[in-house]
Amino acid sequence: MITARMEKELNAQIKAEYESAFIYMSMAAWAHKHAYFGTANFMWKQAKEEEEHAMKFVDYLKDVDGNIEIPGLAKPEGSFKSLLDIFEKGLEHEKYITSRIHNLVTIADEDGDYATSDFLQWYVSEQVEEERNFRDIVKMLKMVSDHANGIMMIDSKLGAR
Ligand code: OFO
Repeated sequence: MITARMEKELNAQIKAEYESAFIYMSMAAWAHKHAYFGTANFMWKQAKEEEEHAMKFVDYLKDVDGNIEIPGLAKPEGSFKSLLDIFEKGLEHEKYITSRIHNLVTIADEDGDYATSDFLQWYVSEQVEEERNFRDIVKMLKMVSDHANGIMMIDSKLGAR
């Protein structure tokens, strides 16, 4: 049995995960338009993963007989300066999601909600990986700066995801 505030927060997280998907879809569309096809591939796949993150919360709410609210979503930013801009924004977004997940764990602990706390541990680990992925790409992009060959090499590597 989850508390009312946990139910509300889990629904808010469903929204946050779908917003993540929208943000990465928007980045994918921009990258495709600018012929960064590797990045576009990376971001379409990232968006798909975010939908899966959202659905894990939906399934968990079903398991605990919680109410599920389907959220409305805001239109994401659609214009970016560069690949570095995209991945820096992605990294900042993932840090924001990490802080949200940690807040959920805090609430579960406060509520004595061991089941939700256990469920959330997957997301705690996932966020370490998510931040690492974006941070590594930001580092590589900073290393090559505005050298076209380097940028294209990184973009091509991202196409292999
Ligand atoms: Fe990118 O981890 Fe979910 O939101």
